[in-house]
Amino acid sequence: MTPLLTTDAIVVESYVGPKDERSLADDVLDGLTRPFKELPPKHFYDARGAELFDRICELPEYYPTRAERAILEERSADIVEATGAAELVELGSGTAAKTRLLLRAMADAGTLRRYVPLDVTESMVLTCADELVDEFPGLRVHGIVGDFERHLTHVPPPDGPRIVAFLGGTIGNFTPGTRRRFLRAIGRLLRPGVDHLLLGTDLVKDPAVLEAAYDDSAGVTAEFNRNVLHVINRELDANFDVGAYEHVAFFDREREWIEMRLRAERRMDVHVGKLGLDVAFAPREELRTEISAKFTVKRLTADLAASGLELRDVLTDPDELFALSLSGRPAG
Ligand code: AVJ
Repeated sequence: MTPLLTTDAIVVESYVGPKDERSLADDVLDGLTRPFKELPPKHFYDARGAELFDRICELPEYYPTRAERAILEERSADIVEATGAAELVELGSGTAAKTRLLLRAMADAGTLRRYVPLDVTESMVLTCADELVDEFPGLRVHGIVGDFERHLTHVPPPDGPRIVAFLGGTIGNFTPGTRRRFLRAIGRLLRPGVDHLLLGTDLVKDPAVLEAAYDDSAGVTAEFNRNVLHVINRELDANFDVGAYEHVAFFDREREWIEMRLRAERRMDVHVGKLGLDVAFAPREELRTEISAKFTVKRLTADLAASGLELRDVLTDPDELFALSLSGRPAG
């Protein structure tokens, strides 16, 4: 571990290399040599990918960000009252835009002590730590630069009643078995009967609404999807003809998830220099780049229960597009 920064109010620790190139190499080698090609969505987010995602959040078709924000605007005070939270741990904290609403409510209730952001992007953790200690006098920040799939164990022991927030619907990126394993790992950060998980989940709805959110008319999501090929070209010295892959997004009604793919428009022979790897795409062959699971309250309850967590409350927006749930480990 490298301590990046230590002041009176701020500690930031890093558990990743500057680019964490190795996990990309492993994922590309593994994912592109499978019979059904696949890449994990975390590699979308280089600087350009993060910017494209910010633009997605502004799109008229992409409702999750606005719906989740509306819930937090309406209910943050209730969440703080129900949990008595003094500490907020946030997984995938990014710019902490929505989190400020929760921190504000904790400050107003007089309980706010510490914020623990965990994000892979070092600059995000450092910048938001600086901004937040200015914005909230007396707040301490313990930042962790890391991957929430690998570095949860580096979250420090609780300092008062804790909320672990995993917002945005990112839990939807996990396949069902991995999702439950991850929820169980989050559970280990919670003390039975004391601490809470605040989980953002997108809800099952009209497939036309869902599909429009992942295939917007301005083509921003298509660019975001293809960006993963730019990342591989740059980081692993590959030669994907990025423009020759078509964006595909559909709602799988049986599995209740959105699936994004990239479809090769013709036969393609790709060389990945740093891996010494040759990959062939047949005409129209598809590469799965993301799943984004959508939830019913019933399935959410079942997933939480299977992970040792008990659902306490479900908060939704007026149109019931998105849900924030509070859960915890049962006392005793
Ligand atoms: C950041 C994973 C919540 O699944 O909606 C947005 C990513 N992909 N548009 C989502 C995404 C395409 C987003 N998450």
